[in-house]
Amino acid sequence: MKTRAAVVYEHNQPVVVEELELDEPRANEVLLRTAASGVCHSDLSVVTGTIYYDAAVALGHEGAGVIEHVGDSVTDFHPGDHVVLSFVSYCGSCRMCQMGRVCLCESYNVPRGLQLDGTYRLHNSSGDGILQMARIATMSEYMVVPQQNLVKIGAHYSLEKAALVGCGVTTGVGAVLNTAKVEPGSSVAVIGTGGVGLNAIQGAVFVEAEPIIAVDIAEKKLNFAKRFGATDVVNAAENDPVEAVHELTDGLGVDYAFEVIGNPKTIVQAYDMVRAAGTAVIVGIAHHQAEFSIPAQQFVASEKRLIGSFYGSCQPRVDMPKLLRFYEDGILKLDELITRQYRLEQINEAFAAMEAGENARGVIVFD
Ligand code: PAD
Ligand code: ZN
Ligand code: ZN
Repeated sequence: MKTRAAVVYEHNQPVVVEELELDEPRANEVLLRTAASGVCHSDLSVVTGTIYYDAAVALGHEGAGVIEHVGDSVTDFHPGDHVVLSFVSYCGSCRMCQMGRVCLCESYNVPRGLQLDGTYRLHNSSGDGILQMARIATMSEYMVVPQQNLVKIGAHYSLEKAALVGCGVTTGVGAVLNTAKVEPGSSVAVIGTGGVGLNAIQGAVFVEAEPIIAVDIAEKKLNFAKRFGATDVVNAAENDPVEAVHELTDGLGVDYAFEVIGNPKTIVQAYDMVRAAGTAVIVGIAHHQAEFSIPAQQFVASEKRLIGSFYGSCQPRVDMPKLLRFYEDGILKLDELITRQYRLEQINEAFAAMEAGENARGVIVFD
């Protein structure tokens, strides 16, 4: 069948929206009609090559949709089911899955962007295979994905709102609750208050952290941050954020700092703004060849902790329905995250808005 999708052929060039051929789902795979796809900075990072795919790739990893039909051996999902897409495939039985760390599943040694059997489902008009970002490619009208990447949700949820739970919400809230396990009343700083960082702020609000200090270089983002619960804001374009955070915490530094940009400089800032024995959590995904350095002796003497957080250390089928219930109960903001809707054809416009710091989250909606 045919599907229109957003494809990256060359780094730092406009994304091409084109019609592709989509194969039927094979065993353990599902065909979905996409309802919505959030525009996450990780998508832009595929365009720039910060997150590296070695061939043409269809974008999108934050989405929700409805199942059209299922391949052989799929028993848990049925046509008509509403689902959020997980951007990791996990087996459930390897060592990391058994430890409950499903986002770190060790089972699938398939090259990035191919289905679990090592083949393509998308092909362009020249007959070339097109990779799927995160094996899903939510910026496509239809998707064939492994059933391991699906999270069933109630049909009463807006799929546009649910799409955001597929990455930004789960990653940001999960970094606070699952990865760092921030204790109630802790002091928290969040550097980078875009679509993911705003959700780290929501996580900090859940654990009644105080202060919750938002750091960004865009005034508009700092205004969003206040709306999401930041108690203090620091414009890093005007002030040194490390000094500002120390000033706001009586010279101590914060208990937890979250870096949600993916920049070695701000990663070191996160480390520098935590108190002795505090924790810096790195959520932002830096260029695949980037490195950062911290003073080795002081690292030991300060007993600081520095940890990565991938997908909010979540368990998609447990955490995503829970986050949607929080939304239903009025304690998680999703409506306020969506600043602008786009058509698939406007994807380059959506990325330009992201680079200009205009949106909390932009969302591509499909018919
Ligand atoms: P975004 O573009 O919506 O937000 C990034 C924010 O950082 C913007 O508000 C910028 O203004 C701000 N910013 C940029 N430079 C600076 C600076 N020097 N100092 C302060 N603020 C700055 O992106 P996003 O929220 O979609 O994604 C943020 C990062 O998180 C990005 O690296 C993305 O790839 C990563 C990510 N990680 C995971 C994961 O599993 N760890 C999942 C999803 C996204
Ligand atoms: Zn993302
Ligand atoms: Zn596994």
